[in-house]
Amino acid sequence: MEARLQELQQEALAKIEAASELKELNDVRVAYLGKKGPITEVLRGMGQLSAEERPRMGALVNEVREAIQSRLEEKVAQLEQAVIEQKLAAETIDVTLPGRPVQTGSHHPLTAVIEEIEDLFIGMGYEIAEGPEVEKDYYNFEALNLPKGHPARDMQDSFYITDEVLLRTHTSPVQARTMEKQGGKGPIKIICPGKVYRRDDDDATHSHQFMQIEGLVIDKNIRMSDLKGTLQTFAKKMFGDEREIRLRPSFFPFTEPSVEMDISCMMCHGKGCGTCKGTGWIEILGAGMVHPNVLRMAGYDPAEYQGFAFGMGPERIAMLKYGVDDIRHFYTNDVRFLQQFKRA
Ligand code: FA5
Repeated sequence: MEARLQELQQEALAKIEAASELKELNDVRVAYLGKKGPITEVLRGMGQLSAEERPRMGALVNEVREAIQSRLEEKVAQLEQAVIEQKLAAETIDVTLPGRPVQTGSHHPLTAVIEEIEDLFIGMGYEIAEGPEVEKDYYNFEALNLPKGHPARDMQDSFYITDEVLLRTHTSPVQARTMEKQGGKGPIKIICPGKVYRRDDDDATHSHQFMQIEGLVIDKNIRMSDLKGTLQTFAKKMFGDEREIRLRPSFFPFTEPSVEMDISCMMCHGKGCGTCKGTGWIEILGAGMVHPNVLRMAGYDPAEYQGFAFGMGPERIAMLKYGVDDIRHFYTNDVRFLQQFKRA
C-alpha cells in the first residue's frame, strides 16, 4: 500500500510538471484527489490494515494528498502568471511610434472676418444688437422711409412670405427696431451682424443669401465727418494703409446724404478684372446720415438728434482681405478652400 501511494504521488507530480494549461491541471486534480480517484480507493482499503498500521498509513495518505495539492497550487499560480505576462506582452504599446494626426476644425473665414469687424467696432464703443431674419414689411421698408409702392423697393428684390412678412433684405430693420425701443430719447451706438436674403442672381460678387453688418450711431451733434472718420478708421484697420478707398455719392431712402464705399480690387489692384467687372473697385458698404423721416418715425426729434448709419457686406470684405475671387466659395463648403484658413 505504501509503495502504491509513492507511485501515485510520483505519477501525479510528473503529470503536473508536464502540464502546460490550466485545464490539464484541473484534470490531474480531479483524477488524483477526486472522490473516485486512486488515493480515495487506497483509503477505502485501509479497513483491512491492522489497528497499529492504520494511523501511520492515514498520515501517509494525507502527506501524499498535501504534496500533490501544494504542487498543483504552485503550478496553477505559475501558469496564471504566464498567461498575464503573455497578455501584457501582446498589448505593449510602442510609445516611439508616430501618432495619428487628429483632424481639427477651424473658424469659417466668414465667421473670422465677422468677429474681427465686431471686435473692431466694440473697441470703438459700439454694442451688438440683433433682430429677426423673418421680418415685418414695416421694419424692413416702411419705418425706413420706404412706403408701399415706393420705386426704391426695387433696389432690393425680396422673398415675401405673406404681404406683410418677408425674409429681411438688409440688416437696416434692426436700426429701426432699436430706435423705436429707445422711445426717441438718448444716444445709440450699435452694430448688427446677421443674414439677409435677396432675389439676386448669383455671380462672383453676389449671392441670394449673404451677411451684412449694420452700424448705427444716434446722438446730438453727429455730422457727416463723424461717419467719414469712422469708415476710414475701419478700412485702415481692416485692410491696411496701402489699400485705396473711395466714397461715392449714392442714394438710399433712409439716409440723406448717402454714400457707398469702394475698396481697390484685391485681384487686379485697381487695373480692372473679371472679379471687379473691369472697374478696379469693389463696393463693400452703403452709408449715410439717418434721414429725418426715419428719426421722426422712431420718435426722435431731428432738430435735437442726428445720426449716421452704414451697412456692409462681410463676404466682400473677406474676399478683399484674403484675395478670394468668387463669393460662392464661402457657401459651397469645399474643404480644400476652408483648410487654407486654418490657424497655424
Ligand atoms: C443696403 O443694404 C443698405 N441697407 C445699407 C445701408 C445701411 C445704407 C445703412 C445706408 C445706411 P446695399 O444694397 O448697397 O445697401 O448693400 C450693402 C452691402 O451689402 C453692399 O455694399 C455689399 O457689400 C453687400 N451686398 C449687397 N448685395 C449683395 C449680394 N447679393 N451678395 C453679397 N453681398 C451683397
